[in-house]
Amino acid sequence: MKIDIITLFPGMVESPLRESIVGRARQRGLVDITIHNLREFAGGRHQVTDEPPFGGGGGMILKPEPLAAAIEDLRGAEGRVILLDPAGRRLTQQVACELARRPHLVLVCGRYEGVDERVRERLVDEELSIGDYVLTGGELPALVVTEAVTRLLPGVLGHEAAPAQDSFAQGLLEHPQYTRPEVFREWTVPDILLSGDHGKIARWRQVMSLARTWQRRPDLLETADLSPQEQKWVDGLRQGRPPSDFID
Ligand code: 9D3
Repeated sequence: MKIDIITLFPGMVESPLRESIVGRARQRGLVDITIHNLREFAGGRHQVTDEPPFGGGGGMILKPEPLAAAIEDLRGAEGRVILLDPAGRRLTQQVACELARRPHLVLVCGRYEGVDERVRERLVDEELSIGDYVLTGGELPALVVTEAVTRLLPGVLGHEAAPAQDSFAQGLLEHPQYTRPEVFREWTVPDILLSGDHGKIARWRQVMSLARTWQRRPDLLETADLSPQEQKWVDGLRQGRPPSDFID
């Protein structure tokens, strides 16, 4: 997969994309990510990229020519042009899965009060938001999209963390996790996890995952893909039974 990122602040996105899973995926040639400075697509001696809005009002708008030049230079035959914008469709795991199937994404980071509407209407295929809070531009959202998509690409994650195992892929929250030491400040680890009984451990994790989802994100249970057994446990939790009722 190829991802092009168009931004006025390349420094904001460069170093996070050199680290961790995404950095390794790039080094291994599993994803080809290029960051483009919008200013380099602006003509004139001063390379102006923004102007005040027609009709007045505060702030600045990204002007159309540099954005058009960048998009048209980069889109190619198969590029999907995505504007990061607070008015866009909300990014979810399902949207990330859809994007991961495309060969080429062009991510356009908005800035200031937005982009000229003609670019949005004519040159952008899709608009994405990462949630209902106000940021100062599309750079952090572009990083979020890039990471969410890259980790789904074939070969990027090791076997131990296959994306199909993700709680969100299954539609549930994760069960609690513990590691060494067994006792920390007299706080102990659940006995069952130290028992070596892998059947019991799997069942404990399944029940705890359902219980946590019921407690914190009951909305997820509406759409989760539950087995008949899991559905029975959820019915029990809804009736006020504690998770321990289903464990031994
Ligand atoms: C001051 C202008 N705002 C009026 C309420 C609109 C606005 C425009 C541009 C607010 C924020 C921004 C900058 N944000 C993004 O470009 C952005 C974003 C976000 O702020 N939140 C969640 N997802 C995204 S994707 C792009």
